[in-house]
Amino acid sequence: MSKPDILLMGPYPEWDLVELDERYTVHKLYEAQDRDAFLKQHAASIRAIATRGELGASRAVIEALPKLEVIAVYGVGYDAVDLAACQERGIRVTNTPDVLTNDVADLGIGMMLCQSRGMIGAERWVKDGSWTAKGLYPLKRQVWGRSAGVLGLGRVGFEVTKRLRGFDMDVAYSDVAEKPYAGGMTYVADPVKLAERSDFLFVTLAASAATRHIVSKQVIAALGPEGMLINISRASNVDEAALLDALENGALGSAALDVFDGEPQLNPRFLSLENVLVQPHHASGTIETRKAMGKLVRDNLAAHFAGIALPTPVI
Ligand code: 8YV
Repeated sequence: MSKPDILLMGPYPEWDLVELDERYTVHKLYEAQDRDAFLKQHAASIRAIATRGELGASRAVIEALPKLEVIAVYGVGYDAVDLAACQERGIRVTNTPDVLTNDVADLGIGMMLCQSRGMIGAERWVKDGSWTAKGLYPLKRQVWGRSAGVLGLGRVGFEVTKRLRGFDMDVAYSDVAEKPYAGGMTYVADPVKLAERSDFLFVTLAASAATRHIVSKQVIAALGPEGMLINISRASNVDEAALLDALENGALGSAALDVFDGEPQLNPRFLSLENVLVQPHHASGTIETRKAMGKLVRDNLAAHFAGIALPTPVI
């Protein structure tokens, strides 16, 4: 039997490519000089897309592929997949929830500690000889015992709150409704009110049209000159222009960001700011988790082509 044809939207690790090549004829869109011509050339055979969270699949790509049956996202976020276009044609969509939750929460906590304690600057202080030449490194801000807000108590948000409680922090959360599994944690419906009571505000929401810029100019102002914003979700959840203004004029103390509008090209204003810690969208970027994500993508594709229930369907 011939192997089904799949379209790969962006690079996967070598260990996944080897496995995919065994079962499928893989067409790498990201290596094509002319994407439109490449899609046209393979349109009659492609039955699946394997993509990544930040790359998704646009309506244009979906419509260019008349034989498309399934889109497997290597990532939990499927906001970049045009779900309406998929629904119109009965195209299935899968993602990789659960397997990456703990790593994403870990990176959020790591960024909070790193930025609050000034660890990047402190390392520079040692390596550039400042420790010898100038003496003690400037004092930074405490983390343990302070207050934290978590915007979005989904899988990642919940794991963040578990870790924050380990630092004896006063933790509250905001979501569209109170969550039964919150275990009595303080619920604050209004994100502005949540920011007002928080020293650290974590953004852990699944992105959608409804959450676009939910971290607004008002939320940022409420977090204030001593506050820190930590985003491990999607850039679209934050009004990035308002964030940059606030970081530049001191209305917001600091930020730790794993995601950016237009990434990997980020607004150059971020690069000259001392009060922002930037990371290259790698919250799920450990070998263990990426292997589990790749396996789940393959398991979903295999289930689809075997005509059995998809392990982790979105639609
Ligand atoms: C990326 C992510 O998919 O899970 C998500 O939604 O954005 C990430 O895990 C990952 O960087 C691979 O591209």
